[in-house]
Amino acid sequence: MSGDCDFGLMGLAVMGENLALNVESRGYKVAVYNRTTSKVDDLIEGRAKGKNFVGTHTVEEFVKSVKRPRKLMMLVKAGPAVDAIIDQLIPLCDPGDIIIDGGNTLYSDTERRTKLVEEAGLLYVGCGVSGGEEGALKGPSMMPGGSKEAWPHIKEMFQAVSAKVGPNNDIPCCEWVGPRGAGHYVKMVHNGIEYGDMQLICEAYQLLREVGGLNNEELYDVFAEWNEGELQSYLIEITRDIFSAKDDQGGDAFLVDKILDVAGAKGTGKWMSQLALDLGVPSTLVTTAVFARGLSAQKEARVRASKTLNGPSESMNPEMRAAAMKLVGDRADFVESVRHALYASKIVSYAQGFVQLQAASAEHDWGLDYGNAALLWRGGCIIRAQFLDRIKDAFEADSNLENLLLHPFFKKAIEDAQAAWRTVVASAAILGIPVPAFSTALNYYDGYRLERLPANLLQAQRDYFGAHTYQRVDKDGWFHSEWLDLRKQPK
Ligand code: 2AM
Repeated sequence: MSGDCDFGLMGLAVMGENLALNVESRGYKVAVYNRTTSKVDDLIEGRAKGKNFVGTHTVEEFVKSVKRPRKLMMLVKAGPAVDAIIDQLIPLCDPGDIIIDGGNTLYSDTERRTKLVEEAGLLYVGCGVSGGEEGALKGPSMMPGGSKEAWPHIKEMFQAVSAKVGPNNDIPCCEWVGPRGAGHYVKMVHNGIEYGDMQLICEAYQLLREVGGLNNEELYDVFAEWNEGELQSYLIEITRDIFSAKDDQGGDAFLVDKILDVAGAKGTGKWMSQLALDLGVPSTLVTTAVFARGLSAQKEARVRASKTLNGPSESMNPEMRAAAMKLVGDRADFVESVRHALYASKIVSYAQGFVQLQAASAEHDWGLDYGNAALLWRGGCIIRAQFLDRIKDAFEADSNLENLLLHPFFKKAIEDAQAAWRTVVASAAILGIPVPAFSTALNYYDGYRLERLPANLLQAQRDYFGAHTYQRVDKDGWFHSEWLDLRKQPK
């Protein structure tokens, strides 16, 4: 038996509820279910009142109310809950039905679940959904992967629901990403890039405040101006707005100044960092951003250390400080330098994200289309920015582009920004302002562009103490040397 709903959505927390309303608003009839069934009633009696919804109170009733082949989407807490629900759904579904996980799931779980669900004669989709509460309601970025046969069945609905971009606002930010866990992997990299973007913006904030002496009103103006140029993005826009918000607990202070400097994290940045380590690719921006959040969370230790550990005080090295202040220049110059540093670092961050995607795609045989991934992030999601059009163009022109930094547009952008970027990192170091993301981005750039790194010495050390062998610059093969015999003999 099956009902007449076009779509079923399970899990009515904020994202699920908003996505259900979004799907219904595009002309679909939607069945909803939630483990705590009072949430179903609240929705049906509240925001969904008078709309084309069917509220259900058991998983069986939920499944039965949807047309075959069923499209059943879960938006529940990632992890064991998803496995438990799949186990409940499989016996209730019919062959060809589609189970979709829209949560922030670790890609390897989606790899495993795709196989399991396909073996049961059903189809499985792991779909990254980004855009927060508002995106889910009005148009998120959607990154579906899994059983390819499911795509023709869900394409029209998902593309209707997703964000749209382009001059006519008709290009959906939803395309098929690839097999098994590919969609969730792309979503994870999106989140990792988001970590990098946010950390970079925070470093710009600290520099502008501590070195430039800008107050919140001035910061608002700077971010407003930045949002008109090449940095234009959702995150710059909301940062601008944050600087204008007054404390909602009363008083005339700005809310941002009342917020404790301890960062939270839900884990997708950590996953991306861990997977970068597994793949051996240097995704240093996300990793640095994760560590920066970790250091911020050690608030009590930092408070203690701040009373003991010295930075570069005025008296310590006045010449050096004067030189740094000269580098900083006047306030307008400094703001412009920080903008350049932010833009160049952001390019490096995205370059690293795509290198990781390339490595993961090769390892898992996903055949990812990188231009497509950039397009999916163009609208709806947290990292949405005009800049992504350039990335899409770069990969469309050359699908095998080894690194975004090599593309003429980005090469030129870094060339234009590089002097200011170096000035900012150098002066921050002299003045004792931590800029871990700005500097790791610069270090990656310098490391990547150098033909010769000191790893020859490293290989010598490894061979000396562990006979790990090394390669030579002038001959093929692997070599080991008897370093104890070769060294200068102690007198
Ligand atoms: P709840 O309202 O009954 O807690 C986000 O936590 C969403 O995931 C909520 O809708 C929550 O349902 C749901 N969820 C969490 N764990 C679940 C589980 N084991 N089974 C079903 N739904 C679950």
